[in-house]
Parts: sequence; C-alpha cells; structure tokens
Amino acid sequence: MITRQINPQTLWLTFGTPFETESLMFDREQTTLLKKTPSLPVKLSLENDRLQLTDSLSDDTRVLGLGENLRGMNKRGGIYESFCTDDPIHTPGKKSLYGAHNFLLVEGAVPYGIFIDYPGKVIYDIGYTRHDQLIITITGSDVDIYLFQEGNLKELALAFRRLMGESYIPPKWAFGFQQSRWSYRTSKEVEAVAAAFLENEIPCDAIYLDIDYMERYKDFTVDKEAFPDFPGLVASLKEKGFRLIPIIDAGVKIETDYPVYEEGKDRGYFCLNRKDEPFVAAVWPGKVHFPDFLNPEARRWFGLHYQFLTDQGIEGFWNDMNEPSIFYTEERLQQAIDLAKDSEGQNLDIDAFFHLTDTFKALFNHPDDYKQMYHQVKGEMVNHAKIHNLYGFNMTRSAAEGLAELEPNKRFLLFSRASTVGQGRYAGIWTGDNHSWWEHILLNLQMMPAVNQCGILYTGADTGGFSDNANAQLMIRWSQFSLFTPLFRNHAALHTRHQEPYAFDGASTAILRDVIRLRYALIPYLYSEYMKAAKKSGLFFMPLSFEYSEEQAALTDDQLLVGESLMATPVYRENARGRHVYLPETMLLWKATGPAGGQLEVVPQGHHYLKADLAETLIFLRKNRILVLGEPAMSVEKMDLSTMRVLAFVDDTASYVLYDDDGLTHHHREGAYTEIHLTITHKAGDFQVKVAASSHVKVKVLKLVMINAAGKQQEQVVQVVPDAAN
Ligand code: MIG
Repeated sequence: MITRQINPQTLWLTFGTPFETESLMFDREQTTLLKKTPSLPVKLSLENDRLQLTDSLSDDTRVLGLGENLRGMNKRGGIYESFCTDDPIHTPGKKSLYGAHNFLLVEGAVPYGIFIDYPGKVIYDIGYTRHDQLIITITGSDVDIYLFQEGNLKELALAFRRLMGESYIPPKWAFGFQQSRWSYRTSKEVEAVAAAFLENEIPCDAIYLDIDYMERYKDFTVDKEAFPDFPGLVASLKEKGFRLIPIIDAGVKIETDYPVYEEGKDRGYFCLNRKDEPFVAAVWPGKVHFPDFLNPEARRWFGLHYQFLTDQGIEGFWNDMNEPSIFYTEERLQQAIDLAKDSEGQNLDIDAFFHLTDTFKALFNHPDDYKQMYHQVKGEMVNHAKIHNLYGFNMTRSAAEGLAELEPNKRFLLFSRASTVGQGRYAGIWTGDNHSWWEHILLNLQMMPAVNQCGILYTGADTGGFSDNANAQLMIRWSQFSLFTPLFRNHAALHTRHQEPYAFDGASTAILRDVIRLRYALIPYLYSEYMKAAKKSGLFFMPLSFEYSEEQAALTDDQLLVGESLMATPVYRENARGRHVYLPETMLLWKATGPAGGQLEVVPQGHHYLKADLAETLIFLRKNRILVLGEPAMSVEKMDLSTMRVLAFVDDTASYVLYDDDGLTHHHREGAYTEIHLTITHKAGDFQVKVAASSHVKVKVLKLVMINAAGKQQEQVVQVVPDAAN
C-alpha cells in the first residue's frame, strides 16, 4: 500500500497497480508521500484477492451517498453493488441501477467520506448482514481509495467534488421544459407535438427522438421515409423555439455496407471476444458490436460520427444502453433454445419448469457475457468485467470530445444513462426507466443530492414515470418536483398512456401549464445556481443535513435544498392535499400557483402539516436568502430578462449573486458573463437595497418584494445601473 496525502483533509491509498480510470483530475505531483500510514477510519483486509473495508456502525450512524441508487438517502439496512446495470424495475430490493457511484459519507461520531476508485464491481453491505457493520468488498485488489476526513458532511463532499474538475455546462435552453416519448415516429408526429405545445401555450424547449427515428436502429442514420426532410424539420422546429434531441445507442448494428459497422470492423475499433474476433451481442437492431470506447482512437472515431446529426442542425443528444445493455448473446440463446427443445413434450415439474423459464429470463444482461468481452488498452487485452463501469463513461466522453472537436465553442445538450464518477465533466445523466409510481417521485428526490456529490450536476428523472401509466395527478405532483431539477423532461415508454402535459383533461392542462411556467420563472435562479456549482465544484442539491446540524435535519429525507436559497418539499402521495414539512429555521413559504400567483406566508421553525392543493407548489425561501424570478416565455431564449422580480426573506442581511451569460458558448471562460450583486439589509421594519451589476447586464429593473420574519412586507422598484468599469 502506498499512502499519500492530497491535502490535510484527503488521504490517497494505492493498492497494487490500479487501472487508470480518469475519474479524478488533480495534480498528482502535488501530493505528499506518507512514510507512516496514519490511523484510518476503516479496517482493511485482503482475502482471495478481494480487498475489504470494514467499520462498525453505532445505531445512529447514517451512511449517505452511492449516487444513483435505490432506497432512501440514508443507505443503512441495504446491500448495494456498483455495477452499471440496465434494470428497468426500480424496486427497493435491487442492488444496482445504471450508475456506479462509489462515494459514501459515513456520519458517525467523526464523519468521513470514502471514494473507491475501482472500475469493476464493488459491493456495499451497509448494516444489512449485521446491523452494526459496514462492509465494502472490492472484487479485486488493484485499487485507489480516497478518504476524506476532518469536516462536516458538506465539507467532506466538497473536498471530493474538488478532485473532479469543472462540471459539464449545458446550454441554457436545456433548463427549459423538454418533452419526450418512445417514440414520436415521424416528422408529422413531431410537428403535432410542437403544435400542441404552442396551441396550449405551454412552454417547451426540446422534443425528443427515440430509437425509431433511425433506420432499423442504426446509429447515425435517419429513417428517410418517416423523416423525408430531416434538416428542414430541425430548422423549422428551431424557428418555433424547439430543439430536436435524438438518441444514440451504444451498440453498432452488424450490417454489410453500413459505414459505421464497416469502418469499426476494418479499423479494429470494436470490443473483442476471446478469439480476437469482434464480440457479438444482441440489442435493438439484433446483432451488434460494441465500440471499444476505452481505446482513444475508437473513442474519437465514434464521437466524430455525431457530425452526421450536427450537420443537420442537431444541438443535443441522449446516450442510451451504454452499461452496455445486452439482450442476449448467440451461445446463451442457443443453450436456452436447446433446453426448450429438450423440454418439448416433457412433463415439467416445478423445478424443471422454472429452470426453463429462468433460463430465458437470465439471457438479459447475463454477468458471464461481460466476461466474454475484451478491450484493448495500450496494447493489452483487458477483460470487460474488470472495467465494466467505465463503458458508459467513455461512450459519453466520446460524444463530448467529438462534439467539442466539431464545434469547440458551442455547448451541446448531452446526457447519458450509464455513468461513473468523472463523467460529470462531460455530460449529465437521467435516472433511467422508472415507473409511473408515486414512490418514484420520492426516489427521484432522494437520489439527486447523492448524484451531485459524484460531480454529476445536470440530472433529472423521467417525469411522470417511464413504464406504466400516469394519471394527471401524478404528472402534476411529479412536475412540481421536477421543476427544481436541472433536467426537466417528461418521458414515457412504448405502449403507455400518453402523458404530455396536454394529454389529460382541460383542468389538468391548465395546472401543468402553470407549473411549467413557474419553472421558467425559476430559470434565472436555477441557471445561476447551476453555473456557480459547475464552475466552482459546488453542489446544486443538498440534503438538509449539509446546512443544518440538528438531528431532525438529518432525519429529514423527503425535502431538499436547491441552490443556496430554496428548499423543495414536494407532495409525493396520491390524493394528499398537503404534507408534513420540517423547517430547520423560520422560512418564507410561497404556495405558488404559477409564475406570479399564490400566497406568501412566514412559517416558523418546527414541524408543520401544510396544505397544498393540487395546483399549489410549495416553495420555501430560506431565512436571509433571495430568489430572483424571470418572466416566463414559450422558450428560454424568448424570455425577456430586462425586468425581474425579487423575493427576499430578510431578517438582518441577505445577499445574492445572480450569474448569467450567453448560454450557448464557452466565452464565459474568458470572462464573458454578468453578475448582479444584491444586498438587502433589514432593521426595525425598514429594508435597504444595494445593487451592483457588471456592464452588459441584461436586467434593467428589479421589482422587489421584501419580507421580514414578522411578516412585514415592503415593495420597491430598483433600476439596475451597469458598472462601466466591470
Ligand atoms: O430498452 O430507446 O432508458 O428511455 O425510451 C429500452 C428506448 C431502450 C431505454 C431508455 C428509455 C428509452 C428506451 N431505451
């Protein structure tokens, strides 16, 4: 074991010869080699070439983290595996989802954080086998482990965040509402969706193309019959305020004369089997090869293929099936077919019958199939199972680097299904195939801060649920949460009920219009908070316990802090007309019925049952914090930013920095952004406002509503005078 110190707070332990994952980005030269290993918060042991870390847990030790995973914010009581998995049924007994996020925060008497930088499977038994034990099993012994010590939970999480580099920066329009479905199959269908949004006056910035836009599920093709004039469609939609976002899958269809297949095969860019032939698996198009994204040349080659779509005006993509998901392999399918043939005419008893059906069910993502697949890394064959969790990461990186090479100064919308730590530099993620279940609103909320801790800031769930059918009420309540998530996308599976915001009844459409318009009003704030978090290695979502130290805050796992000013407390139970809320301090409640409507009320610290009718979104403004609101429009770029509303809950002093930039390029890196510095002080019922703004600021007027803890309200209109020198 080699022990190094990155800073006094962070230890870096190296065992054996770890695979270079590129999850973290820090200056390795600047670390200090330690001669003596300091005392560690975990015990280490090695058995059968597996490294194990253990710690004992007292009854009230909470364990947070693991990014995109199941169960509550506190992972105690569960067993989890980091192994990117396409499992479309997110029930509490499952161990893995699409991401592998090996970061834990253990909040014992002395809290610590731990990151396991290992690209194969890692198993976390968090008080499952024994309620008082944490057992982390790494399925190998070549690994880097990072330990974060000395600090509260937030400081520990930030110490980890700082090792990852700047987070992905999406275009500003990606904060608008987005509409998806598997699938809008033709130009006509897509146009009808756009028309419905316009007709119903519901803002929307993007419409999605799922796999059916392609020619027989081949990446970088467009079905010409369904989309006779694809660039024309892209342009006319953009004119109307909608971007079109196509899907790209990991598997490349095996088909003679299909250029992507031919090139990949000729240049040796596909993953191999044991016999050195391209590895064959079946996914959507039938048989495919998987690009070897761990090979930098293959990565560049695939990434540059996105040009086929960017040349036609496309400005955003979602990468799917990149765990990679495997429906079946030929040999395993053959074995199952043989078994079925042998079973023909037999009197199958319980064991034989289930053996037969289970054999077919087990074809999907069979773990042994991953062991048949190889990558070529620096001239060496590397078994896929050992580096499985890097596949989606490197597919996404391939896209991000390809797009950056094609148009270096342009921001593209990009998010992926599979992910690992480090990927947050390149793109966002969505949380995959959830269900139209009320429980999944809560799961969505509970995952968000843990995903952020792993550096992935641009994220959100399929709002309304992917599988199963949503009703209007679910759609409304879920949207009232998703309006806080950077990615706010309504997406649903094939054969499910339509769940576009106008797909229910008139009254529900009206509510959803207001909810989505409320989202647009929040965009100046959400964007400002996102950009600050991305550029300064911060967090967008936080659990209450990151900011409030009392025990009740830590026990609250159905509320979230959103940026520095807000707390989200969505209603997530069917037919509820309100919910229990815990306030760690006195806050200002805005029961928002739309971008401007709804009551304001000061709610004291403590427990409350708050009523929330279906049309009401509960938005809490923290004490001595400020919320800036914009005027909604049908799309982000149509928003008029010259007048903004400001809601301030001020007891003594509150200040806020509103960040903005062009939203489309990377000129912000050379200083092309604006800031408005707002300071409001309150004394004896009187409010004083100070505003300083950089030159080129778009905002001209601020309309302030200021409230103190006693509920005294003062309104004021302030002109924003840009600072000539700034
Ligand atoms: O196996 O492309 O998670 O969002 O609609 C299903 C079809 C493949 C899974 C994605 C989902 C998408 C679907 N895909």
